[in-house]
Amino acid sequence: MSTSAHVDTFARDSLPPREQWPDFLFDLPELQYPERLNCVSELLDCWIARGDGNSPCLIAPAEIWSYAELAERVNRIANVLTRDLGLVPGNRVLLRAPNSRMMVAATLAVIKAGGIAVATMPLLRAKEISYALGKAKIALALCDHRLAEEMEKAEDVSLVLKRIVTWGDGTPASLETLMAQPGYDAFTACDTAADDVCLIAFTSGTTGEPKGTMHFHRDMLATCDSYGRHVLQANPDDCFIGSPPLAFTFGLGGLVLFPLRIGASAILLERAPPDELLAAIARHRATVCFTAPTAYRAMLNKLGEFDISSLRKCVSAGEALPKPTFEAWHSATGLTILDGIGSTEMLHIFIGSPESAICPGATGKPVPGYQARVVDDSGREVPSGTIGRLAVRGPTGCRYLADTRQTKYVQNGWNITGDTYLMDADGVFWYQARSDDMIVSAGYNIAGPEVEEALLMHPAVAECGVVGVQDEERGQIVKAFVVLRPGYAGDGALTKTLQKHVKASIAPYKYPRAVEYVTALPRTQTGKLQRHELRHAAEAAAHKLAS
Ligand code: 3UK
Repeated sequence: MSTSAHVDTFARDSLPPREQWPDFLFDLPELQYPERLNCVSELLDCWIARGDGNSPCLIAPAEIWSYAELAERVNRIANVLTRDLGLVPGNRVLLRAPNSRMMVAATLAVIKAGGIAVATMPLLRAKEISYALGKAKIALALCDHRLAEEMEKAEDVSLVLKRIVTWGDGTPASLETLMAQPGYDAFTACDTAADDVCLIAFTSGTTGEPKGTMHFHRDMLATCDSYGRHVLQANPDDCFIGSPPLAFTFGLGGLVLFPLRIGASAILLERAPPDELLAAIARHRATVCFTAPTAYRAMLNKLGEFDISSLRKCVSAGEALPKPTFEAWHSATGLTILDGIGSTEMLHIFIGSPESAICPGATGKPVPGYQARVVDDSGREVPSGTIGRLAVRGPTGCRYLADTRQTKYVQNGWNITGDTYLMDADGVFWYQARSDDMIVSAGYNIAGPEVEEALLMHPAVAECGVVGVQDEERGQIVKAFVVLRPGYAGDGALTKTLQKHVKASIAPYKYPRAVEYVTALPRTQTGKLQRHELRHAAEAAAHKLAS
């Protein structure tokens, strides 16, 4: 460990003990980073130094910021943080805003000043915000004024937050007013160590309390130099777009880190439901899109209304990309979606193949710089073709902020993501299910996503979610929740048709014995199906029947 620049040593002191860290691999020449490293110098300031300051950087519906314009905002905010708000290296700063240029500027400013950025999902409530405030001991927040209300409520309960500075409200106390002070346009990056923490990202925490994952300056570059460089292979003329919030590391990578690492541009949309995403792709001639499988399915229905011929790369993550979605998108657009599995712990995608090596329905091969294997419950590697737990290691990895769950995610130096996978004889990784979502019915192991994929091949099915429901006789039975396409009626006859269809496409014992038609499925803000919600719904329905 090189000498930290952190004056406030909270993050360093809260790292897991060294023996609980995953192994880190830096096998590629592009993953050799100097001991002293502030990632903002390499993502932003380097372009100005090279004379590319006028290149377009961040695009919002109304206006474009060049690299130089973003850099100036970053410097001004960094000066406000250090001169007016008393930030010292190592302090955490909470950031709260929809995806926007100011959100990016504020994040990069915190990091450039040696602080630690903690972004929060815009929809979080005071209770959830104050959890983050307490867990990461955050005294300072920068916040879009439209989201200030929950922030102020959180301030009252947290007892640690001392100051909220808002932007966008045009008041004398606003961030913009502070930024406008003379002499604030230049700022020398804090001389941080490559292994100083610069980002704390909270997991969405569908079960239990959210976990704070800690990432170093070098991690921000490592994801670009592994996934970005070898799999995504975008170029400086590319214009990135997408829906994930910047508080979700899928969004931070896809909309900030990857484009800035190569001098490309990104479009930031405050709201990106499928039709607005399509409209923005068309309007700005976007070329690289990051979103979740469910959004690709939703966009398919509206493709005719928009000219998205500018698009050349599409990335899907957050949950598995079913083959029917891959194929429908391919036949409608000619584009092959890049599926990739990533996690908040690993920062970004660690398995996923470039267009030239795509295997439809599979996640792909380990991203260069990463190793992946399938292991049994005792951590031993299993032969190819065998289902087991996914284990990965590479230049990034899990370091929870003061959390005993560290030893669950990291075992024997490998990150155990909680996913069940199969690696075939060619070394391609096939997703099965989240390990704790596997359905066990009459002794058979059944992966919900496989049944979902079969159902999605039927023209009546728009969306579906498959879970196991308690059953006296079989332990669990397979139940499907189905959203139908317009023009189909969810009746007994259709249920029989769908069951027959599944039996004809995968092993018959996997067919859904129960089918319920719903108008929408419960999803997280990051596009993930909330299977536990479906299980609760199924159990509640079973209860009602019984009583
Ligand atoms: C699941 C996938 C199958 C998987 C994420 C890309 O999703 C991200 O992070 P989270 O911490 O969740 C991680 C878990 O989500 N998952 C993600 N992608 C896939 N399952 N196929 C996929 N392609 O269970 C994983 O363990 O919310 C994704 C980049 C950054 C991210 N944070």
